[in-house]
Amino acid sequence: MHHKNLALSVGQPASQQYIGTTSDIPGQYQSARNLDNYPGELGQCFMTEQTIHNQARDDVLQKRRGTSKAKLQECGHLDPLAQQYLDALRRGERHVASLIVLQAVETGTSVKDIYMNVFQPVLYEIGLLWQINRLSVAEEHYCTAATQLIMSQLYPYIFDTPRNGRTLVATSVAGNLHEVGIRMVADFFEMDGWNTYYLGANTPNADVISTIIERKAELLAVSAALSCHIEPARELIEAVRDNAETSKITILVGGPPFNRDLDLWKEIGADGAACDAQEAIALANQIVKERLSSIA
Ligand code: B12
Repeated sequence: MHHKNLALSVGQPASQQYIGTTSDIPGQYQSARNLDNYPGELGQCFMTEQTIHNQARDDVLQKRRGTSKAKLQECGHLDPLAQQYLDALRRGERHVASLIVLQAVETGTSVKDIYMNVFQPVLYEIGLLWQINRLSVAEEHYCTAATQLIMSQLYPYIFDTPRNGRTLVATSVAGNLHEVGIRMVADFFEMDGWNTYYLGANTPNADVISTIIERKAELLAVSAALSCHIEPARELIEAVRDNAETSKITILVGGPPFNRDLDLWKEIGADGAACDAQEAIALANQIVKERLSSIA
C-alpha cells in the first residue's frame, strides 16, 4: 500500500467512525496512522509501513484469539493464491479475481479449498485491514460483494453431489448482517449431499420456524458474528424448542463469538458448534449417526 492511500484513508470519516466505535483497537494504531502522515520523517526513522501493518494486524489477532505470536505467524500469512485474489480485489479487478479462482478450480483445486484457503482468509484479512484503517468501508463492501459473486460462479461444481435425503436450514440470526460465513456452511452441506435452504442474513425467528416445518428440516444452522447476536440466538433456539413441530430439530451454532468461547453453544441451548464449514459437516454427520444408532 502506498503512503498516498494511507493519508487518504486517515481522512475518511467512515473509517474513523469505525475505529472510534470498536473497543478492541489498541491506542498505538493512532500513532501508526500519524507516522503514515509523515513517512519521510518519522516513518523512515521508526518502522516501514509494512511493519506497522503487520504489527497492528498481529496485535489485533493476538488480542482477539488470545493466541501466541508463533501461531499468528501461520494465520497471518495468506497462501499465494489467496494473496493474488486479495491483490486483484484491492486493485478493483473482480474479473481478475474471478479468473484466478475459476482457473484454479479448472486445474484441480477443490471448491472446498478455495472456500477455506482463499475466500475465508481473505475476508478475515479484509476485516483486519478495515479495522486498522488500511481499507475503507467501500472497499470492504466491494470485496465482500465480489466474493459472493465469485462464489455463485462456482455453483455448477457445488450442486452436482448426489443427494443424501437430509435437509438443512441455514440462517444468520435476527440482527446479524453477515451472510458469507453461513452461506459457506450451507454450501459445504450442499457439497456433502444435503438439501440446503439458505436464508441469508437477519432472518426473523417466526420465518425460521415456518421454514423448518415447510422443508421438514432435520438440522438448523444459526450464525452469529458479534457478541450482541448471542442473545438473539438464544431467543431463536428457545422459540424453536418451544414449538411442538420443531422442538426436536438438531441445532448447530457458529461464528466468531463461538470460536472465542468454546462452551458458549451449551449456554444457549444448541446441540453443538463448529469453528468452520469443514468442521460443521463432520459434526453434523456425527450427530446424525448417533441419533440413527440410538433409534436402531
Ligand atoms: C463483510 C463484513 C461485514 C459486512 C457483511 C456483508 C455481508 N453481506 O455479509 C457488513 C458491512 C454488513 C458488516 C457489518 C458490521 N460488521 Co462486519 N465484517 C465483515 C468481515 C470483513 C467479513 C465477514 C465474513 O464474511 N467473513 C468470512 C466468513 C467465511 O467467516 P465467518 O463469518 O467467521 O464464518 C466461518 C466460521 O465462523 C463458521 N461459521 C459461521 N457461521 C456459522 C454457523 C454455524 C452453524 C457453524 C457450525 C459455523 C459457522 O464457518 C464459517 C465458514 O468457515 C468481517 C471480518 C471477519 N474476521 O470475518 C467483519 C467483522 C465480523 N465485522 C465487524 C464489525 C464490528 C461490524 C459492524 C459492527 C461494523 C459497524 N460499525 O457497523 C457491523 C455489524 C452489522 C451487524 N448488525 O451484523 C467485526 C467484528 C468484531 C468483533 N470483535 O466482534 C469484524 C471481525 C471486522 C473487524 N476486524 O473488526 N460487516
